[in-house]
Amino acid sequence: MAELRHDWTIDEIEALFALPFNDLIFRAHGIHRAHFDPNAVQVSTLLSIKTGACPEDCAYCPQSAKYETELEKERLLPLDEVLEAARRAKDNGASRFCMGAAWRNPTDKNLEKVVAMIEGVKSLGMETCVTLGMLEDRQAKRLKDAGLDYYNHNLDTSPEFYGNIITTRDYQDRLDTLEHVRDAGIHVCSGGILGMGESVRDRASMLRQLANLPQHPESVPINNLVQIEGTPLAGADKLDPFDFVRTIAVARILMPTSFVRLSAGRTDMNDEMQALCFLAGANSIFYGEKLLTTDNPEAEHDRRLFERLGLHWLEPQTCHQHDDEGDVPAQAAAH
Ligand code: SAM
Ligand code: DTB
Ligand code: SF4
Repeated sequence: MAELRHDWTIDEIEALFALPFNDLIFRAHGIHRAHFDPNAVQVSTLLSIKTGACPEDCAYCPQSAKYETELEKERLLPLDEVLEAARRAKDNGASRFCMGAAWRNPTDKNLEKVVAMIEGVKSLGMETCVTLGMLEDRQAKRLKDAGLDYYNHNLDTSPEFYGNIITTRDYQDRLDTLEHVRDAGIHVCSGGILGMGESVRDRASMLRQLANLPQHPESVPINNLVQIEGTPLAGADKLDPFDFVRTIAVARILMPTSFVRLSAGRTDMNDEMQALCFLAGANSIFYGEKLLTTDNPEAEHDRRLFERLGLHWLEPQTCHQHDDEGDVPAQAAAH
């Protein structure tokens, strides 16, 4: 297996974006096939465990307290409600349960409540993921001890464009949290959002940040901006769907053994576009009618789409992949 690279330049990545579409997709798909079963998709279900009233000013986010959106705020959900939702997700076939909180960072008291949720979801036999904002080193270790499998913390965009989107924290804060998560031995889930007015060079620069981390994130969510009335990004120019597919393909080329998630924004995509994303190397989705606060495609629609494309879902134990420089993932080895 080719060695994984961590020394990409922005120019090299921009050159990938500039390839003719067919050449780019062909190359990405070949890499995808070499490392994964191309017809297997990892499926996660999301739950917002604490909704709205977030002190941060992320220009895309319905949950920021700085913007007037129609969102109903909710306090941290009680444990039994969370476990009930996890059980439903498991019954519907999800292998991973992801819990998101609209916090800048968790307090130690709240972290203990989340620890109980992680332990409860693990005991159902599901993989766990949480996204709680910035973490201290010791908080990441506490989550690892609780059995957490994945921590989601997105870089969202390039370092150059970041200040246009968020002013209440900086890029280095995000990188520091990713380092704490990695050091604690938790799998890293980190990606970004497209369609916020960024340039192709920004997309290249964001992917470079992810690919040049000391170890590639195991999971790389690529979100298409869900435009929310009341946020500064409502009314932003919509992305050309082919540019979204191109970004998936480039992520696949740069991070050959990572799961690339076709993440938020699927309700705005037709089935043909999603099929192109799977062809380009996406092999993970959020499944279930809701993301955190916004809509996701109906479960029945996704089941039908999988059927039409001959895709199948990955079981939880096969979703952990590679030790960065190394092993063929279980699901690829089987094929
Ligand atoms: N507060 C934590 C944080 O920001 O890390 C966790 C929750 S936050 C909602 C998780 C991620 O959701 C963000 O990093 C962003 O990438 C994504 N997200 C939020 N609003 C979105 C939107 N309108 N469209 C697409 N992605 C969005
Ligand atoms: C990620 O990259 N996308 C998910 C998850 N990580 C937490 C969140 C998408 C949120 C979309 C807007 C909403 O539903 O509130
Ligand atoms: Fe808060 Fe996360 Fe939304 Fe930013 S993305 S406003 S940190 S919930």
